[in-house]
Amino acid sequence: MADASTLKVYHLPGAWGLPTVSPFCLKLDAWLRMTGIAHEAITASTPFAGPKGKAPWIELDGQKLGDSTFIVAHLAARFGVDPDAHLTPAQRGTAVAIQRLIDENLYWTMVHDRWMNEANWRQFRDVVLGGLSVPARRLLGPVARRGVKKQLAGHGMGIHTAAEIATIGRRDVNALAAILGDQEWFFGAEPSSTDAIVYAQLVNIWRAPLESEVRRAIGQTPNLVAFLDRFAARYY
Ligand SMILES: N[C@@H](CCC(=O)N[C@@H](CS)C(=O)NCC(=O)O)C(=O)O
Repeated sequence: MADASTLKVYHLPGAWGLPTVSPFCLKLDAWLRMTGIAHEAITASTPFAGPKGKAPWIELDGQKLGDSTFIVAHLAARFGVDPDAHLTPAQRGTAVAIQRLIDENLYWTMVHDRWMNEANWRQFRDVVLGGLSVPARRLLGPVARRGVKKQLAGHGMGIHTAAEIATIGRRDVNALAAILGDQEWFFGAEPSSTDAIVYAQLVNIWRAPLESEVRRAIGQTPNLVAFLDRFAARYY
């Protein structure tokens, strides 16, 4: 029987063999698998019930908490786990830089490719709004799309052309491939939170049957493709 000390994790719907098509939700899911923390995963149709209006969010000890990074820090302290314990201070610095590259930049190239490319949008709208009835999807789809267009412009990614966004995304993918090199995990022989972050974002581009230059770029980096397979084999 669930009580307040049961960790409840709310994430957006899944597709393409992934439990969720949100990289932030998948990051948390992957981190929870890595740490083995028991939890109840709940699919939410929209992110609006989250304390910050975004997914993922959790409920624990009678409180709601939003933002994947704050959630991970909270759970690490609450359950006394640290998959990054083996990192040096310099590696911890690099981990933050990789996270920013992914969460604050590469993510937005994916948002552009999913939501603003007409052919991709026609497929993706039924995935991202898949938890809603078909009439609700038809009604909310254009509204949500207008909102995302504003977010893209506000972030700055949306003011670039599709070709420029492809260049930006390619550069991020190639940087990640260069950092990984021929290592098994981003910081050597043992996995860390960074691997969960990289996996969650890249697999969401790689497994989606949507056209994009960034997806092509991933396909051109065999070490990243092998990394995605390695991560999935170990944790999924
Ligand atoms: N910084 C947040 C970002 C979360 C986020 O942007 N989630 C997206 C789904 S991938 C969302 O809920 N977007 C809804 C919106 O912005 O309205 C985190 O790390 O959790």
